[in-house]
Amino acid sequence: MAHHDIVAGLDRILTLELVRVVERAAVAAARLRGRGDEKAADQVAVDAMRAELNRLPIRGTVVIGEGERDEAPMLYIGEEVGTGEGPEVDIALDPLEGTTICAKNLPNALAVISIAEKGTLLYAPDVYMQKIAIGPGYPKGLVDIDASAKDNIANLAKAKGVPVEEVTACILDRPRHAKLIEEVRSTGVAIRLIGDGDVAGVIHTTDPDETGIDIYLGTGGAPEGVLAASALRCIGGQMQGRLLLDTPEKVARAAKMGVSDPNKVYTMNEMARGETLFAATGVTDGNMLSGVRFGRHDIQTHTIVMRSSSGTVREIKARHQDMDKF
Ligand code: VTB
Repeated sequence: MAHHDIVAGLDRILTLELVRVVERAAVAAARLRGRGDEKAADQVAVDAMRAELNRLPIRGTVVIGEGERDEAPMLYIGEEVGTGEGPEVDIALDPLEGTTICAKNLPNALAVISIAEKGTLLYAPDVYMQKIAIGPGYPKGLVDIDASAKDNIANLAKAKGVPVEEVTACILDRPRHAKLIEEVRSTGVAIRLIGDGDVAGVIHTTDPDETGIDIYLGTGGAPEGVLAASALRCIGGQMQGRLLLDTPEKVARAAKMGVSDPNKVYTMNEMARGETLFAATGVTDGNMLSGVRFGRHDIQTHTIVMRSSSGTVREIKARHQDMDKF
């Protein structure tokens, strides 16, 4: 077994075990799709994910989670999870990424988790992160967070061999992006404006033929940035992120988590420095994953799971006959 596995061979097993963790969170959240209650949907996803996570043979520490200990009773940053036997690992999770999407029953809500070698994920405070991401197969450094959106898009279109009009950028629909949107539109590029869910937005760049998205641009949550970087590390692609630490309080909070340079641009490999495992199950129907289906006889889930050390990406469609008891 290659020495860089999370722990000799066990990560192969953990990869598949992770599927259960996200499946169960997704099923719980999906029961509350379209009810207009973000909090309730998030809560059931958290409970479900935590219960399943605690069955894994790991000594895990949540490093990206539901929040600081005093604000999140469960899956808070620093919480130890797993059976307490097995490898020491770091865990980044979002039991329901896109609580509002789920509450409104709109596309691309996910249950997501990543396991990484201990001490290798960026410990990101819950602040904004400026992000740029593209999928695999492009020359290194093709896009750059400090270049203009115009230049990045021109470079991408050229490398893809298409006119800019055939490129689609994904951007969170927020007033703070008004200028960015205007600049991107002026290039002729199509924009998919999403209400939430930028982990999915970044991952969608890895398969433009399927998702229709070539590039992700804009500012979203920093924890979501680390989760997305961890996924991209497995599939391939390029990503950069910069924490937006615009107050002394945020700079101090980040410093406490180990961020010494508040202006640093993190590459994908700096946000996820070691080998990672990543899994996501669709809660609502999405561009890559179907949402949970509640059938007459079973519950169906659609999960993507990947492992950076091998680069294997699996999609698992499962039929559950026993999920009702949860
Ligand atoms: C994004 C989005 C998430 O937070 O990261 C967003 O992908 C950023 O914060 O689903 P704002 O909503 O303040 O723009 C989420 O919406 C999760 O809260």
